[in-house]
Amino acid sequence: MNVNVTANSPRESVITAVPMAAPLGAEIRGVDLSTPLTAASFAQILGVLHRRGVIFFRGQNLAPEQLAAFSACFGELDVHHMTEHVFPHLPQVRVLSNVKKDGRSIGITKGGMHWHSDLSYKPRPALVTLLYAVECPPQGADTQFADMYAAFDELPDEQRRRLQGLRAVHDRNYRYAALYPERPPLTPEQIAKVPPVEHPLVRIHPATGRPALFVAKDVVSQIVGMSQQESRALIDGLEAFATRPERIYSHKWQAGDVLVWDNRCTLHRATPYAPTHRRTLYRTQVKGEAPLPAVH
Ligand SMILES: O=C(O)CCC(=O)C(=O)O
Ligand SMILES: [Fe+2]
Repeated sequence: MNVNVTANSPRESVITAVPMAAPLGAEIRGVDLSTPLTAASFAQILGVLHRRGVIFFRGQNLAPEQLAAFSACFGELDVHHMTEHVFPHLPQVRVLSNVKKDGRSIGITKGGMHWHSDLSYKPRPALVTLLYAVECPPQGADTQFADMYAAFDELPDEQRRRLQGLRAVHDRNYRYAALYPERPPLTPEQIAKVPPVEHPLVRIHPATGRPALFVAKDVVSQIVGMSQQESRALIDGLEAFATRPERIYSHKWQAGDVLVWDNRCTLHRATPYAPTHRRTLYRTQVKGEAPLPAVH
């Protein structure tokens, strides 16, 4: 439901999309996201997202409310299960930051440095995620994206056929302690709240009809019906194949960027940067549906 779309906003100019030199990613120009979009403009933007998996807009100047309003064009906003570091009056917007105030970090620090698709360990994983850069380091801290359509399409025929019937167990707790050594381990209550979930290993994107691999080695603990050893070899091999350099778009942040990605056909990860630099982003997430299997 596009609640923020109005008719004929006079401030819009011609929208253009510039594809990146990678199988995914496009810059969209000619849009001011601080004002409501027309239905036609939003349809154009959504079309580019569906074709390219990741889109971004430079030079934006948004209050958290304006980021939330644009985000809500893509669907109903989620309030993340980790409710620390959200705006109290606007819990749909979360802060990612390494900046400290009174000895406490003002946002989530060091999140998502492993390849993943947001909330894949939930029955209804995130649909799209948006990040808005308030301040960012001059080098490092790129966000990288892998094209999971290409990862599936470029597998040998025989393997594609075999994978289409398989299901994978996504488990938030599987490597949590190893991924986040600086955080306290998940409590039994937190673990019980987000139990492991099975999803198809190959999912169909409902808007494009295209199959995409849906796997990440630090989140998927097992392939249903396979031994641990066989599962691990397959999962690790698929992630390595999917994240080869030729399938990656690496976003170099500038303050004022708004980046949108589709979790149904991409993986992403954050990359390191010098801790002496400040990095602050606002983040929203749109609720998704249960992944559609390629074979019923
Ligand atoms: O900080 C980043 O670059 C991305 C973090 C992440 O994985 C997310 O916001 O979902
Ligand atoms: Fe993420």
